[in-house]
Formats: sequence, structure tokens, C-alpha cells
Amino acid sequence: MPFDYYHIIDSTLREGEQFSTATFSTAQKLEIAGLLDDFGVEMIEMTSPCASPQSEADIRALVDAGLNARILTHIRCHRDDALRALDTGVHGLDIVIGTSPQLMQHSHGKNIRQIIDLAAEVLSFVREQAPDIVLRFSTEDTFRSREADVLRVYLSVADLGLVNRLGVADTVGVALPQQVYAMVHQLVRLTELDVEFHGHNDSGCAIANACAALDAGATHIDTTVLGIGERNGITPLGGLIARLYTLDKAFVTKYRLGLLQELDHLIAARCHIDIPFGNYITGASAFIHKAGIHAKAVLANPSTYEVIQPHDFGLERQIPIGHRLTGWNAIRERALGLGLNLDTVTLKAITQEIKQRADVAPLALDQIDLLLTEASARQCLQ
Ligand code: HCA
Ligand code: CU
Repeated sequence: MPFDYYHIIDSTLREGEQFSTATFSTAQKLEIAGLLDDFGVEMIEMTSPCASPQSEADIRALVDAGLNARILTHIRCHRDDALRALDTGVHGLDIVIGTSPQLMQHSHGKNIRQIIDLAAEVLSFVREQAPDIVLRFSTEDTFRSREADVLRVYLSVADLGLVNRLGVADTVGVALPQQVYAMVHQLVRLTELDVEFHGHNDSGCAIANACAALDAGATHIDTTVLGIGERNGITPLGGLIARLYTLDKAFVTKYRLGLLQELDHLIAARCHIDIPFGNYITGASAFIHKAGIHAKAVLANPSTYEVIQPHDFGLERQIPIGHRLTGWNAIRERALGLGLNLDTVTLKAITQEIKQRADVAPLALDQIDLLLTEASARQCLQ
């Protein structure tokens, strides 16, 4: 089963730093990386050492931190960038070059032949310098590239026998799951290398695409916490976890799921943003069951409307009851929680009163508790 064997490359400290409001200090990077490491991601990707002096120093600081996660840095396909990256002592290099007509023309100006030659030169140089380093080669904007072009590039690189992993990148978030599946499947079939998928979320397919990549045999998926990254970001860590958990919980039990909320809150705080209400697992409404029919069924058995168990993530389900959609089963549950044993006729009458009053404005829990305790007192006097 392809989902049994995969690694997460968390790129919050690289792609995530490209998010509009993200600038992490050294201490913050260590804090974020420490928590990602505790969570259990296998690799952490960091901004290129060529980006700024602090970026370079931060890679050294993270390598020195001695985490279980391997530290990678992301560089252009350049000999100078590679030399500088190797000097940091980093565990792996992620090398990228654009292959779409748009990037070939407007970014680096090289044609496919030149890209292949440059890749051979840079990758051979890295291998001479660092025979044991984990080396990945990726084509940027894979899905707007001519298929024949990217395959030529990938196969030439694979033939060199120098890299451990090939990267597939949906740089502008246009790929559909079936396209991702087809591309990854070809690389798995044609080469013996590990395959990584990096997917942007411009049109909402980042999680589905990551899942399709795994299904096709990808071994590595790029994520960031909350999905932060260029524009509206990439596959969110929590979203990937939710997707895999709902296929089979066993696929994600290697991670410390209880730390996901801390990670999401940490990145939200560091980026001065809120966690979106509909966020996977940690969004404020992710485990709220509201309508009476839902509440009744969930109280009887949570699996009726819950495919993710909040307790697996250290979270609680909530059943709000002070609104017009409420039902008497949920009201009874509240009464029982207060130690009040009210008869069905009374509970139904209170429920009707709540619905009527909630048509004007929702009731707070203490208003409902008052209705229940007063009814209980009346019941005792009868
Ligand atoms: C970018 C580059 C990249 C690289 C992905 C990769 C992308 O910042 O635009 O190296 O696999 O999305 O293509 O993040
Ligand atoms: Cu990207």
C-alpha cells in the first residue's frame, strides 16, 4: 500500500517563509523546528543560505540543534549556491530549476538542453564534494512544462546516478489529481528513485494532489504548517494528516497528533493570522455539531457524523444547544450533565421554549441551565 511508506518534508521554514506575513527569527525557527521534530516530521526544509546572512547562520543553528529530523536547504541549480549550502553542514540539498516555457523564458533564460547540461554539472559537483549528502533534483512548474521536456530532464538526471530523489512541483497550483498521479506514476515506473511532490493551493487541490502523488508511489510530500507559502500556500500539514487519517488512521499514527494544534497556533501567532474557522482538525468549528438531528446521532454514537476523532488530537467535540436548530436529545444530555433527571414532556417543552427564544437571539448556556434547574425544582415540588 503506497500510504504505508512516506515521509513528510515540512517546508514551513522555506516555502512558509515566503508567506506574506512570515519572517522568523533564529529563536523562532528553533522553536518551530523543535515542535515539528517532536511531531515527527522526517525532514525540515530551510531557506537557501544565499537568501541572506541570517538565513545561512540559521541553517547552521538548526543543524547544530541535533534534531531527529534531517535538515535540508533549498537552492537554485547553481554551483555557487551548492558550495555555500554544503558549507553549512546541512543533511540534504533540494535543487530546483524551472522547466515551463514561462520560467525558461522569463526566469533563467535557458533551454532544455542547457538545463540538462547545467543539472549534470551542478549535481556532479555536489556529489564530488559530498558523496553522502541526500540530493534531490526538482523541475519547477512541472505541470505547465511540456511533458516531453520534463521527462527528458528527469531521465537524464536519473541516468547520472547522482540523486536520491526527484521532485515534482505544482508551482502555480493548476494540476488536477489525475495529472499528478500520471506524472508521479511515470517517474516511479521509469526510475528507481524516491519521488517528492510539492503542490500549491491556488485552485484548492493541494491536499488531493498530495494524496494522488502518494497513491502513485511518491515517497515524500512537502507541507507547511497551516499551508503557509507563496500566495495562498501549499499542502497544509494538518490537511494532509486529516486526509490520510480518514483513509486509515494507521497511516498517521507515526506522528504525535496531539501536537498539531500547538503547531497551528504557533504559526498563526508568529504570522499574526487567525487559524481559519474551517481549518482541518484545528479550525474552531471542526468538531462542532449543531443541528438537533446531528446532535442526537453524535450523542448516540460519534461515528455517525465524525470521521476524525477529536480526542486523537487532544481536542473535544462541542454540541451547542442554545439555537433554533436545537433538539431535545441534546437538551436532555445537558440536563443529565447537570445531574437533573427531567421527564420527556418537560424536556420537550423546554426545547420548544429555547427554540422560540432563539428565534430572537441564541441563548447562552447559563440561560439554558437556569431553565433546566427551575424545571427540575418545579418537578420536585409536584
Ligand atoms: C518557488 C519554488 C517552489 C519549489 C518547489 C520544489 C515551487 O518558490 O516557487 O523545489 O519542489 O513551488 O516550485 O516552491
Ligand atoms: Cu512552492
